[in-house]
Amino acid sequence: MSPFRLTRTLPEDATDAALRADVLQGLTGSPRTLPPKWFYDARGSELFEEITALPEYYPTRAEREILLARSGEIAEASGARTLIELGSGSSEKTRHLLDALTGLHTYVPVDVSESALTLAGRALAAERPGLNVHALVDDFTGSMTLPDTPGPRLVVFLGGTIGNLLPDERTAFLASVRAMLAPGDALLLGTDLVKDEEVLVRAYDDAAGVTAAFNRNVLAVINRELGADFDPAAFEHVAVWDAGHEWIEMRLRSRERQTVKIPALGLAVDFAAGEELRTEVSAKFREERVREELDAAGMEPVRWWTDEGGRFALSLSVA
Ligand code: AVJ
Repeated sequence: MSPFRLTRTLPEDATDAALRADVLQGLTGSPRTLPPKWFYDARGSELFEEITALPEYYPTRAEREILLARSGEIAEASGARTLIELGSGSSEKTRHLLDALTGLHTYVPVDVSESALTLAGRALAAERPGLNVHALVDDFTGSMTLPDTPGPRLVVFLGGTIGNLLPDERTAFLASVRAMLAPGDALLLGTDLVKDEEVLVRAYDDAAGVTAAFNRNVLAVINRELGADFDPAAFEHVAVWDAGHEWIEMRLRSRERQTVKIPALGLAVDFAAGEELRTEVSAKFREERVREELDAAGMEPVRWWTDEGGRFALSLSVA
């Protein structure tokens, strides 16, 4: 049994304060928006796990294919002694990397969910004698304090989650990652790629309706946390491809004119019939754009791998 430590940087009440601020700002603005990070309560995380197994949702399988094929190369190129995973969740895909990184000293999973970190972190520490697991409860979109562990460091951000950030948020995020790295440290980034519109839209609007349930779940989160009275069934799930921005948008479209009360914020929100609330942006990338953005953040892209189908990419860049 290896050492397992957990450090909480994020204050216990930060999540609640952030949710209130986001809901207030997002539902009083025009157009109405909610940040996608609020999808992931226990039910939302369960629904997302279901999404990753859907026939239409290819990114998880495509990324796993790359990790399976390339973990050895990634390990060799990075020589990492510390592996930091942002938004680690269940740490499932990371196992291939952990197997390949033979000289690894410490694994640092970072997530806002303490329960996910404890579950995954303890299991890993038990399975891998000699590996230190130091979990961080933190919001990786802010600046983070990392434990003092040996370099080189490899930061990994998988799943294509960087696509959830808007362009200026992405710039700030890459700059904050760059700031955590010393010369010779590296970033492994997963990005979903631009492809046929039909394939993209189906991935976010599956036949079984799992993504629709995932989308509506954010309303249940606001009902529970802020005492709101959203009727999730009164909103239709919408997934559209925005060709100008090259991103998928998920929206919830009000089926009728309705007023929703959010007592914790002293707020009543009117929705017109057909009015849409944007709940997620999921940007899709081209190699050139990924390179440019990494370069602008002061990172040097050194490797680019895709799955056989060319649907998803992992890139490795060095500080
Ligand atoms: C977890 C952010 C990578 O954008 O594809 C899945 C979330 N949303 N289906 C994505 C999601 C709808 C997913 N990420």
